[in-house]
Amino acid sequence: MPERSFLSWPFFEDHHRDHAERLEAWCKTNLPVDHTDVDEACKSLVAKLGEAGWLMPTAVDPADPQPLDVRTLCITRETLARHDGLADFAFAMQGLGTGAISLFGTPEQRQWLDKTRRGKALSAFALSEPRSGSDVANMEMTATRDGDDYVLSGEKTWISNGGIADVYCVFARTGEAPGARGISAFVVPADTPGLTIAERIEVVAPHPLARLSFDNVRVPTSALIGKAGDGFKIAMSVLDVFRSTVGAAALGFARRALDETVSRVGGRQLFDAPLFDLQMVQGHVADMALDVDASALLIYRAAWTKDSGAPRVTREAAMAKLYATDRAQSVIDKAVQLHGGDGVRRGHIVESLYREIRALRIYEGASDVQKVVIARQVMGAG
Ligand code: COS
Repeated sequence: MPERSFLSWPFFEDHHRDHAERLEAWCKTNLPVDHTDVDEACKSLVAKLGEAGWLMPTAVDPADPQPLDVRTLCITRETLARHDGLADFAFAMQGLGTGAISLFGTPEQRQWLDKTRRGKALSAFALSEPRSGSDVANMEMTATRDGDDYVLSGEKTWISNGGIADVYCVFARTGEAPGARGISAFVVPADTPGLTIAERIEVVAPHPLARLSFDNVRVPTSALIGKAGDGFKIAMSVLDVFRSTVGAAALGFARRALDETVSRVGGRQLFDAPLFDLQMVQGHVADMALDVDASALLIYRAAWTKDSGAPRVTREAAMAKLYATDRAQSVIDKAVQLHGGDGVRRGHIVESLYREIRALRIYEGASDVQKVVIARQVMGAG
């Protein structure tokens, strides 16, 4: 039985606790799914999650746009990740891909949200480029104004849901000013002529990922999200919301690793006694539990702060993401060690957690970038 005492922390309201319990019950009967074909698995997960209503928190309701509830996003990611990494991925991308529309979109652009929240369309966030991942302000892709249109040219890479998304939120240089102040955000439907999948990218924990090519992709000015030149701030605002949720996914993986370890060390005999009788093992279990609880505190602090109306949670979100992903890696590594050969046996849950966790220290702002962000915030320079 997973540890649930954190749900009584004052960060939560009753509807969060109810959401967590109902989702847990749903996960037990519906997850994990077969991952053999990740594209099909993701599409069916989005349909399934949408049908059951779990995607509603990923984006605002176009008819009544209220702020996103970051605690619900975090609880959902944590719970899904504990049961199936791909289910967490499918959920998370519906939010990240539409985040800019939720926060800054027009009523017309928000019509996409009716579909993505019901699992009827998949979305993707297209920010990174071959020569600008961490250094967003250095992006090269251009969007040139041509009458009532913008024409997009360039490449995006490491795009999650690339190849299966129905709609992309794309960032490109519009040139109002150099650097960060000359970038804009656009809604680009996947079937827009000139937008192609240049490469599918395979990674250690498989999920749909691609490099996209934009060859004179023409979109109307109504595709512009927010104001021209505000794209960098829009991207950062979206990341402020979703970075804590990456920490929450890592927390879900770590909790699962801890649960598996508790069963393992309690049940396995070594030197005529349970493995747990060894003090060295007790030390590992204590470190793991401490890492899990400390991560949860940082994550739900960030989520609660945002939900309480803070305009920016850059520092809190960066701390939560940095700490929780880093510590989850350590928790899972210990779980592998305590499982012995089974820990690296292909198909074992602990082996898959070991592969799943690694990318979370890289995507949506690498750990090193989070340190830059935190330090600048501490110095009052961010
Ligand atoms: N919310 C709102 N505005 C923000 C912001 C935030 N979280 N962070 C920065 N800004 C604003 C700044 O206030 C500044 O505004 P002014 O021009 O009005 O002063 C502007 O944006 C530029 O900010 P800054 O000077 O900090 O830009 P940098 O290029 O130095 O930013 C970092 C550097 C590393 C912080 C940024 O590029 C970053 O977060 N990189 C990681 C990106 C990432 O996560 N990539 C993964 C892709 S998604 S899978």
